[in-house]
Amino acid sequence: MPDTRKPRPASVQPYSGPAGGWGSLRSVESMLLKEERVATGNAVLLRQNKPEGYSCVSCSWAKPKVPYPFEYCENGAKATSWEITRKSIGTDFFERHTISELLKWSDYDLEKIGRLTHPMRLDRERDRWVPVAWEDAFREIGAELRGMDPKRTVFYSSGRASLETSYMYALFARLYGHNNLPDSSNMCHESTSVGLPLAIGAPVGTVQLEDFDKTACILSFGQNVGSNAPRMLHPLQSCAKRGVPVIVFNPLRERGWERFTNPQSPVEMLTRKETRIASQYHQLRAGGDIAAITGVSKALIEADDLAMAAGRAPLLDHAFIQQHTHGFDSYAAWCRAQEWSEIERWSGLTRQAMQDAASVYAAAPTAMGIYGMGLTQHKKGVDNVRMLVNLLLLRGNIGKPGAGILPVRGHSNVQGQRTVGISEKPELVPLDGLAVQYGFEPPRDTGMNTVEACEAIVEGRVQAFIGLGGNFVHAVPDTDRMEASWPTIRLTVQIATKLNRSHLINGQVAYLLPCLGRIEEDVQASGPQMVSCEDTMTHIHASWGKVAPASPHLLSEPAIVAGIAKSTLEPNPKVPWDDWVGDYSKVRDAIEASYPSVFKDYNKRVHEPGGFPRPLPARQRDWKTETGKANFLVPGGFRTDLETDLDDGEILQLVTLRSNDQFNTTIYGYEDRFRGISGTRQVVLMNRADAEARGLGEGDTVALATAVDDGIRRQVRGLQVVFYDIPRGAIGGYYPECNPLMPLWHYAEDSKVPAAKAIPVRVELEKRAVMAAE
Ligand SMILES: Nc1nc2c(c(=O)[nH]1)N[C@H]1C(S)=C(S)[C@@H](COP(=O)(O)OP(=O)(O)OC[C@H]3O[C@@H](n4cnc5c(=O)[nH]c(N)nc54)[C@H](O)[C@@H]3O)O[C@H]1N2
Ligand SMILES: Nc1nc2c(c(=O)[nH]1)N[C@H]1C(S)=C(S)[C@@H](COP(=O)(O)OP(=O)(O)OC[C@H]3O[C@@H](n4cnc5c(=O)[nH]c(N)nc54)[C@H](O)[C@@H]3O)O[C@H]1N2
Ligand SMILES: [Mo]
Repeated sequence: MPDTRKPRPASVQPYSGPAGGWGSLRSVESMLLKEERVATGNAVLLRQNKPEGYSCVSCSWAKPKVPYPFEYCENGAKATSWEITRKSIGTDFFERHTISELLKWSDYDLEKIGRLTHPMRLDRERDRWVPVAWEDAFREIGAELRGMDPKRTVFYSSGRASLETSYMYALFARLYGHNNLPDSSNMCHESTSVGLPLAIGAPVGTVQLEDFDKTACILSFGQNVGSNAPRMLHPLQSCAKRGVPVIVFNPLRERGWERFTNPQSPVEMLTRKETRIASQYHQLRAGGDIAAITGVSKALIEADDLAMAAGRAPLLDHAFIQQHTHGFDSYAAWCRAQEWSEIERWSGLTRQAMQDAASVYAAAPTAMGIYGMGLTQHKKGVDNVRMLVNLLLLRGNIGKPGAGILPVRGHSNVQGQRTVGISEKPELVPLDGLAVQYGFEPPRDTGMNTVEACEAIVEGRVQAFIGLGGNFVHAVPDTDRMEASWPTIRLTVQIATKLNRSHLINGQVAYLLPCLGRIEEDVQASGPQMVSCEDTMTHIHASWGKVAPASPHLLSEPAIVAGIAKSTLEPNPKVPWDDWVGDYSKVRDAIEASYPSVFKDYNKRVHEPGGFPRPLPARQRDWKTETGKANFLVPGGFRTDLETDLDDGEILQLVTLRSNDQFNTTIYGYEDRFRGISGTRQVVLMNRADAEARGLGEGDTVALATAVDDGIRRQVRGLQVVFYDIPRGAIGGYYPECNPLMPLWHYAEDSKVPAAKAIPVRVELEKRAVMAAE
C-alpha cells in the first residue's frame, strides 16, 4: 500500500462547470465502480431519503414529503457507496499490517480498504489488532469501566448514530454516573445551540422546507452548499428561477452558490443549461461577518430614518420590533455609532456593496438567513450567529412563512442526538423525569464538552474514552498533542464502520467494535428494525436498512451499546436492555415517555412522509427567552478572531476547508472539482498578492506555523502554494490535514467550538517550485 501522505503534484485548473451537472454524474458512477457496487448501488440509491427507504448517511438536509425521483446528490451517493462497498477487512488484514505501519497510511487509504468486519482487541506486544469474541469484549470492557471513576470517563458521539442508539448511550452514561457526553456538534453548530436560545428562545433553526416556496430573499453566510448540502440546491434553484434574490457572503466564490445544473433534469443536462443562483456575491474578509452585518443593518436603519422623515413607507418592521423584540434601541445605537471606514476595513467590503445588499433585503417582504461553519467556527462564532438574527429581526423575518433562520447542520443526526439526551449540559436534559422513569439518581454536574475532554486527556485526567462513531483524535484541534497524550488513557473503545486514524492511536487497553451502518438491514428478535433521525429542519423520520450487512459478525449500534452497558451496570429491571435491542419500537416508547411533548405518538408519526416536526415555539413567535421577546444582541466589537491587528502583514488567517471529495475526515478522493484542485490535498490557497509579498510563487512548497506564543511549536509541512481567489490576509487549507495548527484553546467564546476558520499562521518557504520539479 503506498504512503500517500506524501504530497503529489497538484493540478490546478479553474473549474468552469456548474455545481451538479455532468461532472456530478460522472463522479457518482466512478465512485460506485471503485466500490464495486454499480448494479446494487444504483438500485439502492433509489431508496435514499424516501418514505420506507433509508435516510442518507451524509448531511442532515431535510427529506421532502414528496421526494424527487432521485432524492440524492453526488456526495450523498458517494457516502452510500462508501458504506455499502463490497470491500471489507478480514482479520488477516491485521495479521499482515502492524499498527505502526498503518499509522503511515493516508486517511484515504485507511478507509478505502473497506468495512470493518470483526470485533478486535489491541495486542500491544505484537502492535496489532487481534480478533476477540463479542461476549469477551463486552465482559472485559465492563470490568474495566466498573473499576473506574465514571467522572473520569468520556463517551463521545459523532452525529450519525440514530435517535434510538443515542438515547440508550446517553442513558448508559448517566446510569454509570457522568454527563461527559461530548458530541461532534461541539466542533460544529454549538455556536448555534448557544447563540440562538438567548436570541429567539430556541436552539435550532426555524425554517421549514416549504418556506423556500414562499421566500422573497435569501441571505447566505459561510456555508458551502455545492459540497456539503447539495440537495439544498434543488429548492435554491427553484427560488432562483422565480427571481428570488440570493445574497451570498463568503470569502471564497463557492460554485454551488454561483450556478447549478440539475442532474435530475434531462433537459438541463442535455442543453447544459445552468441556473444562476447568487444575485449578489460578497467576498468579505474571513472573520468579517460582524462588520458586514453591521454595515447592512446600518444602511437599513439609516435609510429607514430618511424614509420616515420624508413620510415614505418605513424599511424596518416597526410593529414587529415593538411587539416582539427587546433591545432594538441599543442595537440601532451601536450600528449608528460605527464609522463606515471601520466597517469597510473590518468587513473587507465597500459601503456600496453593503448598501446594495441592504436595499435588496429591504425590498423583500420575506427573507431567510442560511449559514454554516463560516459563522460558527470563529472566536466570535456565537456573536456571528446572533448578528444574523439581529439582521432578520430588523424586518420581522422570524416566525412568518417564507422567513426564518436556517443553520445547516452537519452530520445526519447530529441535531437529534442532542434532542434525546446526548449533552454535557444537564440543564438541557429532563433529569428529574429520567430519575423517576428508571429509578436512579442521575449525575447533576456539568460534563465535559469536546474541548474540555481534550484538555482533560492532555492533562492525563481521563481513564476511558468510548467513541460512538467518528474520528475524534483527527477531528479535534492540536492533533500532535492529542496523539501524544492519548496513550495516557487506560481504556479506549471505538465503535465504527471503517478504519481511521483514531483506531491507530489507542489507550493501554483498546477495542475496535464494528457496527452495522444505517443502510444495512438490521434484523433483531422481533424482525427487521428501522431507526429514526432528526434533520436540520427538526423533522424526525424513519430509516430502513436496505442492503445485506457487510459481515455476519457485525452488531447493530443499539446491541453494542446495550452489550457494554449490561456488563458495566448492576441489573435494573426498569432498564430492559435486551427488550430494547430485540425491538427498537420499545426504545421509541421509552423516548416518548422521557420527552412526551416532542415525541408524542412517536411510533406512529415517524412513518409520515417527510417526518414529523418538533414543536418550535419561535416559529409561532412564542419567544421562550427571559425577556419573553426575541432579543437584539449587541456584539462586543468587530474583532472576531486574531489577537493581532488586521494590518499585521506577517500573520495570515488560515481558514480550514472541506473539499468536494470528503465527508469530514473521510476522504473519498483527491478531486476538489469545484475549486479546480486535483491530485493532492497538501495545498495552501493564497491570494497572489499575499504570496508575492512573501516572495512565494505558485507551486512552491511551504510550511505553515501557528503564530501564537504559548511555548508549543505547531507546524504542518509540505504544502504547495496555489494562487486562489481569496481575500488578502486569509489563506485556505484542508481539514483535517491542518488540524495540528489549531491550538486547543483557540475556540469560540461561550460555545467552545474550535475556531477552525481563523487560525493565525506564518508561511515558511521550504522548497522552490523549480527545485521541486527536479
Ligand atoms: N459532502 C460533505 N457533506 C458534508 C460534510 C462533508 O465534509 N462533506 N460535512 C458535514 C458537516 S459535519 C458539516 S458541519 C457541514 C459543514 O458544511 P459548511 O458549513 O459548508 O462548512 P465548511 O465546508 O467548513 O465551509 C464553510 C464555508 O464558510 C466559508 N467561510 C470561511 N470563513 C468564513 C467567514 O469568516 N465568513 C463567511 N461568511 N464565510 C466563511 C468557507 O469559504 C466555506 O464556503 O457539512 C456537512 N455535510
Ligand atoms: N480544522 C477543522 N476541524 C474540524 C472541522 C473543520 O471545519 N475544520 N469541522 C468539525 C466538524 S463540523 C465536525 S462535525 C467534526 C467531525 O468529527 P467526527 O464526527 O468525529 O468525524 P467523522 O470524520 O465524521 O467520522 C468518520 C468516521 O465515523 C465512522 N462511522 C461512519 N459511519 C458510521 C456509523 O454509522 N456508525 C459508527 N459507529 N461509526 C461510523 C467511520 O469509522 C469513519 O471513519 O470535525 C470537526 N473538526
Ligand atoms: Mo459538523
